[in-house]
Amino acid sequence: MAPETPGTETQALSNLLQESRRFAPPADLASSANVTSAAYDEAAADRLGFWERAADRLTWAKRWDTTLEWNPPFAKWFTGGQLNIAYNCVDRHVEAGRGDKVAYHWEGEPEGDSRTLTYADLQREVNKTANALTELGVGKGDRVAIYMPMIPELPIAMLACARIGAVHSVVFGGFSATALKSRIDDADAKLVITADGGYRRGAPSALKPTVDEAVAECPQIEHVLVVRRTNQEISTYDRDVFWADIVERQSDQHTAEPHEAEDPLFILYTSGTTGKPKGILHTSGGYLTQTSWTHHAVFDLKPETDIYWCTADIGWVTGHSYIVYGPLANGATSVIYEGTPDTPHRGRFWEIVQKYKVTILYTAPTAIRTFMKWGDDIPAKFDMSSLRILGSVGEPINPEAYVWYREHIGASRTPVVDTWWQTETGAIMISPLPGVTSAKPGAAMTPLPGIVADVVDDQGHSVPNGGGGYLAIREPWPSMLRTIWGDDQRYIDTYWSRFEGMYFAGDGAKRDEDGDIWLLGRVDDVMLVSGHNISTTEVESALVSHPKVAEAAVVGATDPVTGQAIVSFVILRGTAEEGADIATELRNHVAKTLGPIAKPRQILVVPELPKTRSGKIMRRLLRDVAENRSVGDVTTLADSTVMNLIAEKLPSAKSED
Ligand code: 6R9
Repeated sequence: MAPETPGTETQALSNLLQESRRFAPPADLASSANVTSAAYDEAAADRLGFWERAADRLTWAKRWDTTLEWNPPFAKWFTGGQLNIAYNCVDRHVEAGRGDKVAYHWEGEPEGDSRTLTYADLQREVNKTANALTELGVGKGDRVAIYMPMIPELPIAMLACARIGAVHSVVFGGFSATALKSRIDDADAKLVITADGGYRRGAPSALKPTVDEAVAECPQIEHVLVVRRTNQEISTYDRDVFWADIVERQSDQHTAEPHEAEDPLFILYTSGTTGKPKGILHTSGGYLTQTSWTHHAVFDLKPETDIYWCTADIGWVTGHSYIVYGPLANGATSVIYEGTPDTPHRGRFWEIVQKYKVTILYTAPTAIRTFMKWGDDIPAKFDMSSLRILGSVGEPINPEAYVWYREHIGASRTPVVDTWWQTETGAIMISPLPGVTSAKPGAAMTPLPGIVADVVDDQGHSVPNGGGGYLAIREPWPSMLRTIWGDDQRYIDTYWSRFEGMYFAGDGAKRDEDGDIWLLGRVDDVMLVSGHNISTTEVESALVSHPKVAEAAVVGATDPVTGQAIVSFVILRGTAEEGADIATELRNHVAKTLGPIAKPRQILVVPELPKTRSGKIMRRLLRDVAENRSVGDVTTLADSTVMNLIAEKLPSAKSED
């Protein structure tokens, strides 16, 4: 569709991409779905009543007095209520006679290295760890930094903190000593839990030296609790205590005291776009209510028969909510995998799906595009007939990747749920329901029952169908962040000052002709070309819809004529050649798909794109490249060598027209 000529008012965000495919839920899934369309009506009629029923799925030591206390922008949910998060995630399943049920099938990266933990095992391990934390002087309200690989001791450590009311702050195992130290300082943690290292890409990768470097300048740290995973040689200090020495000798009995619904559960730092990382604070009752309800609804989890696998790192909010708290609260059997998808071969994920007969898979668009690039023949070698639901999270999923995921992983029969949410929202907010929604490839579709989200213009007015703008949330929700740790003012400024009385998510979005919501990337990345606000997502989707393109990232670079011009970085598919006129071919393809306004000025073929550990493209760094600046802060890059690879490609940059 050709874009409209600019009027007197610039639209908040242009709507360029048209998509008419739809996939209805499979009949058997629809007829036995955990949640039906009635939930939308129930929640619309009585939103708080709806969340009360969701909270009643948990076990409360004392029922709450007030469902919601809302002093904008500060929310308290289920006040007066008391519960223990670890009891809800572990003990209650054992007490109900499900102690022998597997909680986690853990798969180490080295082949053959696996462990199975039943709910009864998990209870013993969490109890022992809770006793060890107490012996180390950690008590209710104390902060504990966790810097670990993806091993069972990571969720065990988190649950042990939750059990005693300590507040965990998990820091990604890939972050530098400086990043770790700033997070330890900001939260004023007294204990760090870590490991000697973990396995990544076929080799042990050390963690303890980074902790040593960070803690050298953190006098508030009393102890460092160390799990031996790789048996690498490490330096030891007086403050170090080994897991095997202290945890193993503890009693496996521990009484879970109830905590207040609004007691802090964890802090998780997000770097955001500028400045100092924000410590997002989540509390207990509302967080567990929404993570557990959404896991039940969006993945249609049947705890007796499903094998659920979320491939995220636990150091990312997705791992907190959908590997640890949501699934365990629901008594699910989950898979945890320690390593990377290409170790020792590119079929590793599908081998794991086959081995455990995974029924629900939750992964990220970046992984899906990588699998596309590696080729259809790889997943085709494995038996994945167990799969019944596929999920996506972390970035907009372009229609091309969505359809590939559905066809090549889901045998063209599984629904794909594209789930939009953030560290700040704590749990899924906008997503199809697999037994209800006829989903469109690339759309997050509609807010879940109980969530009031909207797409608004610059003034905060709802945009009509067919319009683009900003994603906003109009009513508080149970798992919302309560504040930024130690900085209420920054919480107000960042999220509640852009629009009166609404939560500003920082994402661009559009509402299509049917009223369904599409996410269009971060507002900071939106490009202003000749008076049109163009989303990165739509141009990237158009590029990836070309058969030669595997991945694409676009940025707006200053341009003397158009204000900003679109610069594209593309990775070609394995089989595609970097021919002389690939740039012209791709530019014309975008112009044809979205209209001439979206035609990139430049196409750069690159071997890799800069990404965070959770797979988000760091467009800020690409903007530096496109505008010939030296590249900014790269501390949160998953692979710090990527920018050099891109810079090497620059002399061949072709500027057109
Ligand atoms: C869960 C998580 C949040 C940001 C968010 C948005 C992007 C996440 C998305 C999506 C489009 C989806 N995002 N899921 N964009 N469609 N399904 O990713 O949390 O790491 O805090 O990132 O990720 O831009 O604002 P977090």
